[in-house]
Amino acid sequence: MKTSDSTDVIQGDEQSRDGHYRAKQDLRTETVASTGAGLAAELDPNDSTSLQAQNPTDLGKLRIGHASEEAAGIPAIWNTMLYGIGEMGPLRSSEAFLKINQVTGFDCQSCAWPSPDKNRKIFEFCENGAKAVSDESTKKRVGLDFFAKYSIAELAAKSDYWLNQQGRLTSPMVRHANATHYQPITWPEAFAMIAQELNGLDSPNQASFYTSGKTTNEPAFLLQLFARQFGTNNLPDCSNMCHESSGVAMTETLGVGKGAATVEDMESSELIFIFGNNPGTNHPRMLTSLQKAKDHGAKIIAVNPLPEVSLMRVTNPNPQDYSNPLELPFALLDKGQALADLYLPVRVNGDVAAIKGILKDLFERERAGHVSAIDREFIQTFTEGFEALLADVEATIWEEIEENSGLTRNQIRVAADMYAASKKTIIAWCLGVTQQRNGVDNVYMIVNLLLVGGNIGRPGAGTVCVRGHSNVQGDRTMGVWERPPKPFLDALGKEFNFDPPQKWGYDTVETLHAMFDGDLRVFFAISGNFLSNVPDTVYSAHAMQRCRLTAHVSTKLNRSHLITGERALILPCLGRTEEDIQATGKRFLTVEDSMGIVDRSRGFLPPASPDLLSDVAIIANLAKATLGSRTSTDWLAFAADYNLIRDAISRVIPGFENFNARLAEEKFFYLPNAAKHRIFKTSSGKAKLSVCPIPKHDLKPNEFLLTTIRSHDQFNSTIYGLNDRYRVSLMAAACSS
Ligand SMILES: Nc1nc2c(c(=O)[nH]1)N[C@H]1C(S)=C(S)[C@@H](COP(=O)(O)OP(=O)(O)OC[C@H]3O[C@@H](n4cnc5c(=O)[nH]c(N)nc54)[C@H](O)[C@@H]3O)O[C@H]1N2
Ligand SMILES: Nc1nc2c(c(=O)[nH]1)N[C@H]1C(S)=C(S)[C@@H](COP(=O)(O)OP(=O)(O)OC[C@H]3O[C@@H](n4cnc5c(=O)[nH]c(N)nc54)[C@H](O)[C@@H]3O)O[C@H]1N2
Ligand SMILES: [Mo]
Repeated sequence: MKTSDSTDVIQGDEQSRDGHYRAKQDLRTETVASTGAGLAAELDPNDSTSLQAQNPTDLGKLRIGHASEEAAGIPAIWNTMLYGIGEMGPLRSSEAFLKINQVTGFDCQSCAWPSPDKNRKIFEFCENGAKAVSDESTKKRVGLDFFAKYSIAELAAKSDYWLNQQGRLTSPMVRHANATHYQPITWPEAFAMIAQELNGLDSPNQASFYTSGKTTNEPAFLLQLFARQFGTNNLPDCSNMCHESSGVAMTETLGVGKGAATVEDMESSELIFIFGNNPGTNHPRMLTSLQKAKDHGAKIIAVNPLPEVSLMRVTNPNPQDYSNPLELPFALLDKGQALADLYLPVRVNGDVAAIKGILKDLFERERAGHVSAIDREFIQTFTEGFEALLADVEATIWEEIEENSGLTRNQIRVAADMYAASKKTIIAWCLGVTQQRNGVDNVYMIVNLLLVGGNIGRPGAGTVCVRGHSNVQGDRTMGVWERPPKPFLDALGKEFNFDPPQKWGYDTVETLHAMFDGDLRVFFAISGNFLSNVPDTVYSAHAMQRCRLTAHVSTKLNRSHLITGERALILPCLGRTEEDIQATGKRFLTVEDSMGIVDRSRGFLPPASPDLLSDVAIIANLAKATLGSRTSTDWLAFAADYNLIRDAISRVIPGFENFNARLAEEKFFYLPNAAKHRIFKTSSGKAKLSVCPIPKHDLKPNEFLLTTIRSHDQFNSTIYGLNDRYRVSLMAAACSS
């Protein structure tokens, strides 16, 4: 079987990488392919069990039921309440739900969809946001007795679902070399252990510091500062596995690696394409924006191999849409509204061909003198590469487009009709587009389609890069990046009086290769579940086991705590919902959403255990223990007062000037986005149109092209439940056809 989802090549920017990298990667792939079974056997006997997906006794029988015919509405609210009450009890859940995404509350940790600028409702969250909050605020605890009772091998044999269900981590724990169980350790001992390992390395580049997009701005800024003062740019993050291709493609073509359209643009748009995104599960609050756009007359085109329920039909999407409780009984009768005006059942990885088809149709219309929406004046003034794009599209024959997109000429014509009729077009996209071997090309083609119609820098139009983790965009802005731009390093060095390393660091996949080769000895992660989320689990497990120390700052137990280096640490931290009290009083943190809005997040629940530290406190103490007299930064002052971190950010990162003052005055603010004003900070100063080949998949009769999707009761590696009420029968249908 072949798969189009090749997470190990999503960097996209390989031309600029060391030429040996590709060869090295091929070698590794071959090694794993040829010795995969051998590697699994080489792991501890328990590890091979632990790498198998699930323990059947935890899962019960696989059942195929009926999928909902419409998304959201009352079933979503019902599920929200059930999950919340189950994990937190009625009082705690109602208190928590009322604080989600409020100006005085905390930022929902589920996805990066923005909260409205104005008129936030009493309920400003969705079903899956509520699950994320309940999952973190659960009353269940993993205490010292738990780790005494279960050996690491026993825990590794449990399913991911079971691990997550055990509750919140409460105390720092250590696995000593060859130990069968985790044992308690004090915080100072844990910091000293990591510091000792780090300082014993031959080179700082033998350590890697991973961040997941749950991490908020202030700890992200401190982590990259610590790594760079220590001497390395080895700062992989979950973005390497997610929207890296979007960032690369948009930076090269538009000069800014972030989407430019806002929620207001969406709501005033005339046409919205949604490529490779299932908002009903992954960004349910996006459905509210889509529905408002429809109410204002926008048309929607869904481009997806699966007719995802939420793209086809929704009832009032989220709790906030029922501001009057009297509406609820009527909602029960509501069969929902069709969301997509056109559904394009594109083949897996057929997006380049599909967009070429739409472009070809538009160019043909223009030549025939019909309305086409091709904006020659914009193209002439603001872009380069049009002639090459036109020639490529004209040279591509319809048969090739139809075969590779899986769409008929007529389906493409209807999409082109809709594009031609719209003066304000938005394209939103997510992983169906980015997590492909040619993810960068897919995003180039999306940009092409927008640019030819002048749909960049126009109200109601533009790019909506639907980010995943709630602060994945912010972490990059804060400098968590293995390839930092020079101006950023210069500003950081000037602010903190040191010489940051200039050599690019390891991304996620390079981190794994370096571990495997024995070139990387210490792995430190702030949030996330590295092992379960990286590609090629057997190879990656083997790689991680070659580290001298693996340390994870976490809220919940996961597989990365169980497949470890020679020594391992679990460092339990505060979650978003929890009150963060430091020496200077109650502290708040900030996040940046998908649309570049910087907002505050302030927890309020009592911490799950008195032994938890904040992410900021953990990094600050670790930096102090490791760097000693090699740093002139007052790390503990940062831990005591997060305003000081924001002051430093305001001097280092453009767009954050007067950070604290603006938060106090404006509550939240937009970061600048030059592309929105038709200023393209590319190498030529113009927006770039690109020529992209149609990927070919030469499948033999028994071969299938696979792709990845999330289920409704999952958050990446966190399994909330074992149901997917939106998909089961569709999946069954897909499997049987
Ligand atoms: N509840 C919940 N919310 C989440 C997450 C979660 O796991 N659970 N994860 C968060 C994160 S980190 C992310 S990145 C986002 C992910 O958000 P999504 O990208 O919506 O997540 P997926 O479920 O992976 O959806 C991929 C979609 O692409 C479609 N697709 C697959 N292949 C192709 C293709 O070749 N072309 C096209 N056009 N479509 C294709 C699939 O059918 C599916 O609808 O969600 C975030 N929000
Ligand atoms: N198998 C699989 N692989 C994937 C994906 C997938 O869905 N499935 N998704 C891909 C994508 S798009 C992405 S973005 C990456 C995601 O990769 P990651 O971001 O590394 O993974 P998550 O599974 O979201 O991380 C879950 C863990 O984060 C910790 N955590 C949760 N909240 C907090 C918090 O507030 N603070 C701290 N310190 N820790 C916290 C918990 O311990 C939890 O077990 O994975 C990619 N790879
Ligand atoms: Mo993601």
